[in-house]
Amino acid sequence: MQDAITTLINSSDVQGKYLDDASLENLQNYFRSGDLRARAAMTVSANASKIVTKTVAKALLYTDITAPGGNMYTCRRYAACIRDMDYFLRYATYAMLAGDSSILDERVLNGLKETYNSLGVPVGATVRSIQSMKEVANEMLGAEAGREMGTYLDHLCSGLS
Ligand SMILES: CCC1=C(C)/C(=C/C2=NC(=C\c3[nH]c(/C=C4\NC(=O)[C@H](C)[C@H]4CC)c(C)c3CCC(=O)O)/C(CCC(=O)O)=C2C)NC1=O
Repeated sequence: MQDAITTLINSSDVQGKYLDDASLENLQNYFRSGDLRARAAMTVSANASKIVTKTVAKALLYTDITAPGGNMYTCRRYAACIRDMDYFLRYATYAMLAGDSSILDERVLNGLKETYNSLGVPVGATVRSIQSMKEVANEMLGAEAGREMGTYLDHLCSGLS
């Protein structure tokens, strides 16, 4: 796992150089938004189950997916979906704090699409659910912090698409 600081330092170290102006400006933005990101993470962790519940209500309830024959039908599969949504939210929050998406590639997306395809979990509906989660998070966190979270939720969507 990388974060904004180690990524920039590693790439300067490879060249044996001090951080250049562009890297320092990136770091400055990262530090400047630190308080915003920490507050957003606090709000998400205090409201995680609410965010997931709202997302499910917005994107999945009363669709073919929750009806008999759908992929979320039966308690076991419904619970697996809720758990996956919670993974997406928690790891997107980590990535937002780190200012880097590598944790998503390593711990969430690695092999996920293949797993979903082999189990018949609908990838398109999962991506739409993550987009709904983005809207729910945006409403709760406000535009600026919502945009930070949105970057990493989008990263999950593009990794699944
Ligand atoms: C931390 C990283 C991590 C992730 C991301 C993860 C996902 C993950 N989701 C799974 C299943 C599942 N995932 C879903 C999810 C859904 N079905 C739908 O229709 C919805 C669109 C969607 C919810 C948004 C379902 C229903 C299953 C169970 C499928 C089955 O066993 O038939 C499985 C198969 C094993 C299991 O059931 O636990 C994995 C590995 N596991 C991990 O360790």
